Amino acid sequence: MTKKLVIWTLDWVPAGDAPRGFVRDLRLRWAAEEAGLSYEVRTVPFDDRATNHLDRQPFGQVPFLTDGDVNMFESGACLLHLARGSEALMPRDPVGEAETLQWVIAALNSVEMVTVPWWFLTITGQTENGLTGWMNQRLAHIERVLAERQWLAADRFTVADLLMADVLRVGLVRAHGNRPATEAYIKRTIDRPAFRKAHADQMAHFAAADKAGSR
Ligand SMILES: N[C@@H](CCC(=O)N[C@@H](CS)C(=O)NCC(=O)O)C(=O)O
Repeated sequence: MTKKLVIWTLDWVPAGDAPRGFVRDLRLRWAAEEAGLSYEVRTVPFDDRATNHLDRQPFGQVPFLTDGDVNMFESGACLLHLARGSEALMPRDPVGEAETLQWVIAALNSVEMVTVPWWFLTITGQTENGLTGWMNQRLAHIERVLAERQWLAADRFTVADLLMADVLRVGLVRAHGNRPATEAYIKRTIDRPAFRKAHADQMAHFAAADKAGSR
């Protein structure tokens, strides 16, 4: 029997520059597209999201994933789960796999762990927030790495690039400072057909919810 892959997200989010186009179900859609996996998207309600699906995502967030008997939350963990099943996302040789894993964790734990709080303080009006120096340092290190290579791991696109590019493409972060190698990296990564499809599908999903008046 074929396992059914289901990506769970919210039924609706507000329109605007964000969050549409940035809700993290996009990471899973994108990975599934890269891997050539068929999948379904299902939803939980935006209203009461903090409590209405705690049995599936203990922080009341999305995305989460069903893959046959496997139920998972945390976009990074879900990506690694998909990558274990697809060479398109992660090389099979031990060195390539180790490089991919380290950069996946770096995207989450060394870059996103500062970009998200920085972004949050910035949109809440604290433009000169205390995280700016720390974030600048992290972004400068990534710029140095990307000035020397096309992809983070194994000399090819991997799930680590999918995640790092998704972390770095956030509008305010991208517009902050001047990092030509990073900008070129984001551009070539989000120019991939799999990203474009995943992005368009997410935008269409929320537009359909507007139309259906589900809010
Ligand atoms: N660490 C989590 C973060 C998930 C997350 O931030 N989800 C956002 C959408 S991208 C969310 O559900 N926001 C709604 C909320 O927190 O109320 C992951 O990567 O899966």
